[in-house]
Amino acid sequence: MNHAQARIDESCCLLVVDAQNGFMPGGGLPVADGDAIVPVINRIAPLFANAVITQDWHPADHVSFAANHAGRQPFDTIMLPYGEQVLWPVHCVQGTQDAELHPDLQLTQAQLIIRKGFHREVDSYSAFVEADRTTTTGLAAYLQARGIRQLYLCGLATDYCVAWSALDARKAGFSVTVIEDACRAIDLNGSLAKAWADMDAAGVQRVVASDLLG
Ligand code: VGL
Ligand code: ZN
Repeated sequence: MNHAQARIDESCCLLVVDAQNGFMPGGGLPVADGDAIVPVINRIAPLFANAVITQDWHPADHVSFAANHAGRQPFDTIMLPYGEQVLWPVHCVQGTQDAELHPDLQLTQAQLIIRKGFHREVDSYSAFVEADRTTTTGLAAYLQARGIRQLYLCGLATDYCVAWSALDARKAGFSVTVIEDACRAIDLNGSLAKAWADMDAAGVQRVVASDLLG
């Protein structure tokens, strides 16, 4: 049943999540095979008149970094006022090479780069709402103001920033499709299976790039 897969038109927007050096092999928080998404994104991007890019954009003293918590290691979890927080290796610090987009990405048509995770005390996996589940990035209002109704998501990581963005996009009323082979996962303690289960339950569609290319 693929007719939900309407043709890509002006009501559609490609959302490229955190395709940054920090999540590529050699980066601060490397995702296995993360750079394999770049040629896939470059093949599908020309189908979209509308594209938005996100950038994880942390201050060096960010609360999500294990290095900022004495005695803690990367991938430990702690409780913060808004709930459980995974502690990550230092990644995507504002203004560093690690935070730059992968240099081979061809997304010159992208109209907006939205940065997230810049509040020291709050993480933001989602491109829409920060981890306190209250502070908005403004992205939903931007997309609505531009008449966007359907989002196609790709990027890193499937089970964190892509999944949280997809779920929040559904909550904001968008039709959401994840382009599976244009994503890679961290997969920490079953996070990838949980992310797909949550996305399926929320009505997120799943395709591969060749479905769009025809
Ligand atoms: C991400 C963990 C921490 C992501 C960002 O882009 O999925 N994951 N910061
Ligand atoms: Zn981050």
